[in-house]
Amino acid sequence: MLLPLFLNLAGRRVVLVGGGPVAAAKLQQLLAASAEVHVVAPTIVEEIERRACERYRGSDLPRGWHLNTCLVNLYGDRIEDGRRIDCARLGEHRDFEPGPVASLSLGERALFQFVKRGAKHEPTRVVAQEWLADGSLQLFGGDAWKKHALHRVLRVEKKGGFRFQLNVPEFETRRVNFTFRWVPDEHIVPFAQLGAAAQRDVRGYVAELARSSEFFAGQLA
Ligand SMILES: O=C(O)CCC(=O)C(=O)O
Repeated sequence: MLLPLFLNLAGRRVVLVGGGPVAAAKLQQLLAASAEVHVVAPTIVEEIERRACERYRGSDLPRGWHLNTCLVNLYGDRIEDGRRIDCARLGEHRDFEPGPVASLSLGERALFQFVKRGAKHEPTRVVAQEWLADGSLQLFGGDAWKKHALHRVLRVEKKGGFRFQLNVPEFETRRVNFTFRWVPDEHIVPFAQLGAAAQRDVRGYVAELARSSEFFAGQLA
C-alpha cells in the first residue's frame, strides 16, 4: 500500500538514500519542494563509471583516470525587468577531456543533438538527436561522437512544470544537467595536501560545499 505524504519541506533537511533512477526522481521532487537535500549515495559515481567501463575500452577510456568531477548546467529563464527570457540552450561544442561523457539530467526534457558543421556557407547538419528526460543517464564516447561531431542542447521543454528552488538570482531553473568528467588519479589530492596558494584559492568554495557535505566538512577539519 502506498503512503501519500503532504509535508511542507521548504528549508527542511531531508536525507535521501540511494543513487539510482528512483532516487534521482525523488531528488527532483524534493528540490522542487525547496528541501535541503542530503544525498547518501556513495555508489552513484562508481555506478556511472562502471557502466562507462562496460561500454568503452582501449583508447576511448583513459587509464588511471576516474570520474571525479562534475560540471553542473542550469537551464531556464533569465528574469530581466520582470520579463522571462528563455535561455535554456547550449551552443554546439566538443568536450575535450579524454574519456566517455557521462551526463545525468533532471527536470524538463531537453532536445540534445550531435551535429557536423558543413563546409563554408553550408548549414550545420544534425547527425543524431535524442530527448533527455528527467532521470536520463547519457553516455557517449569514441572519436565518432567526441571528436568528429559537436553536440548541443537545442531547447528545453516547459511541459512538465518542473521548477528548481536553487536560489540563483534572476533565474528560474527548469532543468539541471550534471556532466561527470574524468580526472587523472594524481590530480585527486586531499585539501590538506594542497599548497598554500591552492588552498587559499579554493577554501571558500570547499567551505560552501562543507555546509551540506560531510566529505568536504571532513576535508576542512
Ligand atoms: O545539458 C546537457 O545535456 C549537455 C551538457 C554539455 O554538453 C556539457 O556540459 O558539455
